[in-house]
Amino acid sequence: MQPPSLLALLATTFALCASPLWAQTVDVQGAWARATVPGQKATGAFMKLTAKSGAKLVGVSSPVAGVAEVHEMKMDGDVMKMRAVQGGLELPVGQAVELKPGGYHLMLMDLKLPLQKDTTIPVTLLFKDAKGVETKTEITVPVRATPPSAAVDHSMHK
Ligand SMILES: [Cu+2]
Repeated sequence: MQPPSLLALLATTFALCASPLWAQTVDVQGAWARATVPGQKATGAFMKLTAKSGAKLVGVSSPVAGVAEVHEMKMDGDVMKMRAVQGGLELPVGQAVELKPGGYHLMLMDLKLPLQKDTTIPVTLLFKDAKGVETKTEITVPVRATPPSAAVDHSMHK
């Protein structure tokens, strides 16, 4: 009889630890990232976040991006500008916060490769709860050329 491999043990441990935490923190729906053309160094990723208890989105990272930030779009006079959200994006309890084109978004910069549609990229979200405890959530984000249609969103809604 072979002892279970270390990897299998780690995988089991991770699954046991990660699932309940994930369920308690923040629900992520409808995530997508905008496809890029060769030479393009930055793109946005979008999703709907619902915190089960109050939390903040304080960070983001992805192996495909040298730099990743949580951004917001704001009108500055007549000009739409984007900037990093200071102090984290507030996620009120049970209230969906939508990251979408023209609003809050995840900015993936210094891209290491073009993002091709119909592929996926791994993204890690860093949340901080009211007590200041940080939780990392790994998600798989589909790359799309256009936003998913509202019809698709509704069919996924239970
Ligand atoms: Cu941005």
